[in-house]
Amino acid sequence: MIPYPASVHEAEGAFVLTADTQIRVEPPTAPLLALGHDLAAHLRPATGFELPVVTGAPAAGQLRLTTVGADPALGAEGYQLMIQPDAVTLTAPQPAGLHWGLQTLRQRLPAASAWPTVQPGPWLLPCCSVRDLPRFAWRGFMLDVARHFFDVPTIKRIIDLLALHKLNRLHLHLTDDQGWRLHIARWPALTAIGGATAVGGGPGGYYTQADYADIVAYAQRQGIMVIPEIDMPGHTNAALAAVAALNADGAAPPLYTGTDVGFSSLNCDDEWTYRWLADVIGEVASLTPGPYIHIGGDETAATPPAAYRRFIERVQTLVQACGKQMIGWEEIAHARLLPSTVVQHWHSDDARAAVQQGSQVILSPASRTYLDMQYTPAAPLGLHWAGYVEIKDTYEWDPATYLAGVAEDDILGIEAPLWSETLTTLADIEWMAFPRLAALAEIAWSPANRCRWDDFRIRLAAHGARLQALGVNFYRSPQVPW
Ligand code: TNX
Repeated sequence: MIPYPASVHEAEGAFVLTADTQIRVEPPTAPLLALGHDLAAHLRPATGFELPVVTGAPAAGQLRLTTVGADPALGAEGYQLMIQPDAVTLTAPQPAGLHWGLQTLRQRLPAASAWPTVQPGPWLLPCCSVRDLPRFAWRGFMLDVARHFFDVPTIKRIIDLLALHKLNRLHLHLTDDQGWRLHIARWPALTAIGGATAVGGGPGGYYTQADYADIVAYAQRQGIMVIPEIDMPGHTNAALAAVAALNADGAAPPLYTGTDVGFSSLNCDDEWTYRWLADVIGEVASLTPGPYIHIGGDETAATPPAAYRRFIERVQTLVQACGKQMIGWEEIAHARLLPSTVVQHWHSDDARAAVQQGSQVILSPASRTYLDMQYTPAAPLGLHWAGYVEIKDTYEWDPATYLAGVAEDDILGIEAPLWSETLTTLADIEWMAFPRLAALAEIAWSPANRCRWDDFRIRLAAHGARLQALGVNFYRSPQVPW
């Protein structure tokens, strides 16, 4: 099981999934019925069993999902799972907890249960009693869809894999120098022009607002919140190329297909910039049910420092006026922040200044969590400015002691970013994300004292068979006894 639950008591015997097994939900509300049907849909292909979802009186041989009698101390995401020879009972106060418990249940079955075609079985669930809830509220993955664009089916596939690992945040890096990937109705040129290419000069692409809503809803059904990032004031060449009036001299630069950073900037001293931003942030906020808007704020070598600070403070007010909390990369800690603003650490110690201002922090240390770093010098994909990042590097660190002056209570959670300068396909994404994302998921979810590399690498080896069954193109690291 990855991430390993907070508490597991193994017991004798097993529940056997058969052609007669039913899934019973109580009470029969829409979210619980949907979870029951999700479970059946996961298990039907390999078992060949119907696994009907029922709502009547309890009977022997059922998989039961219920919120009745759940311990409220399990919170928004916790659950209890009892596997006994005559029934499996999953209990949680909230549907989200049931959803995470279902992932544990899936992982308790043999890996063969994850294949898309009928397999021989038998389908044993070894008896146990699990009580589980996450260490961190924020367990994230970021995908850069700006350097290269990835379509909606690719994003949905990634969402499915995030859910399996109990990750609950999908941060989409929607804009950068090379592309603007979300349609803005007031400024259609942003995507018509700014979305038309990518790193290396490919055709680019963008999400319509309907596409984005589809992604948000699909993620929400799997307990995952989407966080949109519109990077500013740097990383804005695509916007500057699309909207000439954003440029101080009124002249749009050409589109950019290279990989340099730090050369573009919005004009922070022009009121027109803020009127345009109010339109953009307003539309993104209204499309996004979650409470956060990420405004980037990183690598602004082309923006004078004092102008940068004024800019961040104005944008913070704009985001707040839209009813959202701002998130920014750690450089925003140079400005005056509201306590509700969240700061994302990546490589400096700016996060400490953010904590001193009352902000919470998301930890994404590049040398541990950057999934775009090469595994080894021989790895065909990725960069290495933060070093080579093998699975053990992603696994073996404790967020609570990682940054001086940033304690466990200051940490909202952890997130693994995947920048896409060198990635063009779903297979590339999977190979870079897995299995490092499984390592990150465990340190985000499991209690620190359960996270032991020697134990994890053995469980990861078994998990590899499940990833293979799901068709994931993962890196067979020599650190793991596959
Ligand atoms: C730094 S991390 C960046 C990105 C690059 C990435 C490549 C951060 C906030 N900015 O613009 O894509 O390195 O690893």
